[in-house]
Amino acid sequence: MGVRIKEFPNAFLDLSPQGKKDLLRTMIRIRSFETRVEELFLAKRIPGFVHLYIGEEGIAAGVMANLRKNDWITSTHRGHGHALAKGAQMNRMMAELYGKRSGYCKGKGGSMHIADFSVGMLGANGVVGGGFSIAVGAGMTAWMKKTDQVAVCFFGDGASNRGTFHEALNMAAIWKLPVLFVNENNQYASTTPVSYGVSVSRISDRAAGYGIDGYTVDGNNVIEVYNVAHTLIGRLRGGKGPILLECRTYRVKGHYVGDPEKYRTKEEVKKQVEENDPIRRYTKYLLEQSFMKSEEIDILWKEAKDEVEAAVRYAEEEPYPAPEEALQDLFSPEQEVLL
Ligand SMILES: Cc1ncc(C[n+]2csc(CCOP(=O)(O)OP(=O)(O)O)c2C)c(N)n1
Ligand SMILES: [Mg+2]
Repeated sequence: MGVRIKEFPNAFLDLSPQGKKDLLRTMIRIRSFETRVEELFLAKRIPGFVHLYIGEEGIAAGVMANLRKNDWITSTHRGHGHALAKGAQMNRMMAELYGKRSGYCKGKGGSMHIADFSVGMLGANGVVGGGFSIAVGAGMTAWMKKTDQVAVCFFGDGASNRGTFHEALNMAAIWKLPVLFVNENNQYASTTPVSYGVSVSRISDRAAGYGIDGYTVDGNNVIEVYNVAHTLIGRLRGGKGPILLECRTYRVKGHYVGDPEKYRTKEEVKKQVEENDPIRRYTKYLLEQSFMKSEEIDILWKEAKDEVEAAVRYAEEEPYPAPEEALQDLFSPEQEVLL
């Protein structure tokens, strides 16, 4: 891994002590949220479907640390980590997962439809590959308004096989739109291993088909993700056109909570957790380099736990939407609807 990585100066060394700590905080907040959501789903407190981002936190943390509040992201069905890292409110996210009225979609969208336009989070998406064209639209907005905003489109290895991938990369390339396409190659699309389902060994090689640059990084190394995203997002703001960044990672949990996981062995998962967990790896690095003390790291875990528990209490106590609200908000207000 680390293809063509030598091109990148080590911007991480310039990251402030607070910046280094914030990367860990973001990953810990996501992990704590996800771990609790899994428990709540299994306890039947959360309805619907839940796809967990556990093990992939280094990507959201490393990329988002380089974005401004008014930059945009599009997310996937596995989107809690992206939303949290971009600044969405944890209590409103939890309320949405519970189906409560104070959730981001008034409780009608659930896990796969969390959006918060006020922080540039344009939406998770139940449609695999559904975020590509939205991100291109956001990139077009920056281009037409002549701002230096950027759009980041997160998508999976499976999504890179969809037709929307081709349409979006081509259009972004011909108009040199400021879109970073961040592929989260977590080795599986549902039950299908990437080695079977994807025609190339490096998804970043697909960039060549659009005449744009493509890179592959170790997505479980938050420092590498941060460094490379730092350089690439800087290039986007300079108007040089879209870039494809593949981040290699591993989906530690099943495709969805409750997945029987017949397509892989427990040993494979155990090995990945032991050797490749992004939080473990970064914690080790911070301690070894004396950037943080273990007591400070303990505090981050405690703060995240408290924040998650406060969000759970909030979600538990909020009301469900009333049945007569079911058909509200289905169409934009300008739309005239003939029923
Ligand atoms: C258009 C479309 N096709 C199929 C599905 C069913 N589906 C949901 S997630 C998924 C696999 C996606 O794999 P990948 O893009 O690698 O994302 P990951 O789940 O690994 O994060 C599929 C096939 C869907 N939601 N939308
Ligand atoms: Mg995948």
